[in-house]
Amino acid sequence: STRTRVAIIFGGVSSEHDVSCLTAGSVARAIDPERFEVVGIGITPSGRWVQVATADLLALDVADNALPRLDETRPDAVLIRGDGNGGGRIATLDDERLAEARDFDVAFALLHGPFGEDGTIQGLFEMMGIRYVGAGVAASAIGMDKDLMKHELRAAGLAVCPWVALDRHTWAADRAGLLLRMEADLAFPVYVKPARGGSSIGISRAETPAHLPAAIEEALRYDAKVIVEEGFVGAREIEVAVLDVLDGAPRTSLAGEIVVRTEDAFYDYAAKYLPEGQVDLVVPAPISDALLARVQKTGARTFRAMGAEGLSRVDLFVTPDEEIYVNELNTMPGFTHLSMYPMLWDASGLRYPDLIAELIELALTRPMGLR
Ligand code: G1L
Repeated sequence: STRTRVAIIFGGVSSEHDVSCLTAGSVARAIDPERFEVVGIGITPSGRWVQVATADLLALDVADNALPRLDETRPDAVLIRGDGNGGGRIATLDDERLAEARDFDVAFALLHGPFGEDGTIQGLFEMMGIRYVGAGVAASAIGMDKDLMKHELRAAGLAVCPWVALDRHTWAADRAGLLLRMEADLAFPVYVKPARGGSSIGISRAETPAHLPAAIEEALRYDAKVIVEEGFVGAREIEVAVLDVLDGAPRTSLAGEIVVRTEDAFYDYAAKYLPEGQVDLVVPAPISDALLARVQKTGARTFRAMGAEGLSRVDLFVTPDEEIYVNELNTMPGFTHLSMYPMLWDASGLRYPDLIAELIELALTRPMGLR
């Protein structure tokens, strides 16, 4: 057939294995079957690459209030390689014979965290000559590191919240000096975060400098690098979806707003993925046309400043006097049909299946090797 074969790569050795599986099912069910054929490539929680039948891929969904996971029963994939034409092949062995092989034209990797969202799988595709959806190696890696990202955004002239970064070496060598600097440079409360956490695990809020050491020790359990950043009291959290174009300014969606319902909660892991979470996603955000235009312009500038490709969700803080600060850019945003990024495009007139098709089209039309 002439359908484009899309390898959906999902699961992974990650705290977000289950979310990745849920997202893979969501994408597989939504993708236009007239134009695309899906090829499932799973990475089990222990890190084995396996073939996943289309029926199994389509079945990945919430069941009995639990997120889906990949079990370890499938045989290892023994071959994954580029086909010299921008596509690839995955195969398994059976009694030393090639049992099953699936060819594909483009890779769509739904992976989060240190093994997939940080530029590693993008590098694997580059080396194999396989086309893939989304940002390249450098933008993925820098987007994963909140400290490097802030440096890059600030260098591009974008406003970012004040922050201090530390790692376990500097923390061990000069804890007192770092604490003094944080007290002098940051307005409290501050947020303490693992610098490269894909999710909100290990994040805590320090109301006063006295809360810092425990919060930093906690974050250091999840990453050897930590950032401490100002949380703007009274600022609104506004997000905008950015979608690439081959040449020119990227497209931007209507804005969304994260509204925290309870006093104490912030947008944490549970709040993001569980139905009884304490945040509301408000789409579209109730903001003026003038502010929306500035939000969209900042989103597009952030996207280009980071050298992102394909898509990104840009998260902003808007202060009461309508100053805009970039909180972060996410090159691999939540991507089920109920996630903020697809919802923002839906509200802007681009349906989920068309968004998926658009991203694949961008991956297929981008010149190879030019990142
Ligand atoms: F491939 C894309 F389009 F770039 C892409 C990749 C990954 C979009 C969105 C995501 N998102 C995720 O992988 C996840 C946040 C669902 C991780 Cl589990």
